[in-house]
Amino acid sequence: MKNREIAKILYDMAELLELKGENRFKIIAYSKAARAIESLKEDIEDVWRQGELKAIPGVGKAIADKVREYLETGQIQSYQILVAETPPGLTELLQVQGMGPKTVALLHDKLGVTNIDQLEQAALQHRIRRLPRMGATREANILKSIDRYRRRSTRIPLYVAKPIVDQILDYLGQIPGLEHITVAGSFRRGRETVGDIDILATSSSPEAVIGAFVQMPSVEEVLGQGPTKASVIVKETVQVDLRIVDHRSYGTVIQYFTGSKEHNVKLRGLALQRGYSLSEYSLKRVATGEELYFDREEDVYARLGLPYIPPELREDRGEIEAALAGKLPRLVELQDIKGDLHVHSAWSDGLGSLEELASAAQGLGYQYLGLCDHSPSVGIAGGLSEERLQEKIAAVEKFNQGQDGFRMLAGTEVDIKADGSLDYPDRILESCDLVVASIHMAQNQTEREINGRLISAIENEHVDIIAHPTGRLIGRRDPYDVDLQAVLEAARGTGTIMEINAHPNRLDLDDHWSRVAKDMGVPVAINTDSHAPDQLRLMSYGIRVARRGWLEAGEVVNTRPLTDLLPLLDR
Ligand code: DGT
Ligand code: CA
Ligand code: CA
Ligand code: ZN
Repeated sequence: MKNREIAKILYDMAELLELKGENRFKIIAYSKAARAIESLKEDIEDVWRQGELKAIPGVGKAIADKVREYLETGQIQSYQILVAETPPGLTELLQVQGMGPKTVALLHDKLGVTNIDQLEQAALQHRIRRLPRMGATREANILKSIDRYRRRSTRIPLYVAKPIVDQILDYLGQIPGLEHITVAGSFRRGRETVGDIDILATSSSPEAVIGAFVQMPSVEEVLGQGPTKASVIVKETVQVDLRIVDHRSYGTVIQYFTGSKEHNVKLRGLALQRGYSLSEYSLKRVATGEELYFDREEDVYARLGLPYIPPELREDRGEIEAALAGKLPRLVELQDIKGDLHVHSAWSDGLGSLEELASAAQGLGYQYLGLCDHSPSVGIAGGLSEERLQEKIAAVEKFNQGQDGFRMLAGTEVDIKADGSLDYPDRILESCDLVVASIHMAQNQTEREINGRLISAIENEHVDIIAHPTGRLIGRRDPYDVDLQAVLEAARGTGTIMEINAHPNRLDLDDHWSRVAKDMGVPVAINTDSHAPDQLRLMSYGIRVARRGWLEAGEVVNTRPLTDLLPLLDR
């Protein structure tokens, strides 16, 4: 299917148009269409052959023509022109934290900056501070961001690894002789990024499985290959290790290669206290040399006198002590979730009507959905004027009249402005069922300013949830300067809910801060921030974070049925 390719080009076009300073409706149109095509279930080529391109939401005539051009000729001329017109380093500049399209365009126009080296020179020579809206602080911040960008990690975000893992498991699952297969390592522990992917399998014919593995079409390089193991590179930078192991040791092997290393070190220490030497092959009684084999991981823990420890907890953050004391949490699961409290719709920059979103939500077994479109100052995201928000609230009310057992909550994602005020007056917020507040603008303020903004939002009685509390984008943008401890303390005082944003680029709160929130008794919601109905499925990424943060279902507000949730939103 060419859906992803085409979506990628349309996203690129939106970015390039933004760099060019094109009008925002045009930019929104491209990103909306990109999102629609990305989440399209049918093959876009089939849709085109049936003459139905324009039936895709967000795809008008101009974009349909470009899609057709791509399918017919393999390229889009206006895209080629845009690319040719844009100096190549300019798009890379967007990857530097704090460099949005407006800033990049400004630096390009005024100082002729077209790449990172030139940006650094301009900052070092203090040419940036003299430009409008810049100043010495921003100039210094740019230098810091360049440094961070150059040191950025080569770890792969979990959502990039996920489809690779799924595809490999699927592929190897069809090789004759393969018996069991599982993914281990940081992927299984649900870390937000993984260094490499570790796959374990048992097979009656290891060499055939290894042979098939190194010949997978996606393999770009074979780093090493032996009779029972191999390492390959896929997708340019992603290393995948496969080990074929003895079935009788499968349990200890999975335990060992799931890690973390720190968890394993502590577990081996405990094993020694109990008179065993634990390795990937077996548990050996030190006194007699007798070896015990386990093909199930649970049995390894059980033999050491421990309950099963879920992989997400295995970071040596107190899980072995808790297990010994019988105090492991009963971690929240995807099936516990009863609704999503931060979802965008076609009322602003999302795709999907109320009906489409509700039907996707009900397909997941949800009882409610919090419809939170942007507020006016987030113009690029189609933020709603007060009048439009009122219209939306009325539309939601009408929609709910036809519902049985499902409720759409009329909400907003109100922007916390640079001065700490909210982007709608209180009387408007009061008329919403649900108010999610978040920071989008002026993210390079000082810690004091950012904290002041978040805390004044928390102290507004109409605000129910603080969304993506640190603003970080994994691998792309660091958190803004924020003292989360102080923010969480304020939230505990008011009972304001903190979000774990499940969007795989954000995962914010992260696992560490989720655990802090739990320990402080701050309520947490896991929300997808979906911009299309099928993105509701991203919930599973947020669940991983919550589990790594030791959260139980009772500590996550959107595991509550609607009737128990509503009083919480009506503080
Ligand atoms: P990553 O790939 O950097 O995201 O992290 P992991 O945890 O997947 O680490 P990786 O791929 O180096 O190794 C997979 C697992 O194998 C690791 O979690 C625990 C185990 N392991 C690897 N090296 C050692 C070691 O030196 N000692 C112990 N105890 N376990 C190890
Ligand atoms: Ca790994
Ligand atoms: Ca590895
Ligand atoms: Zn949002």
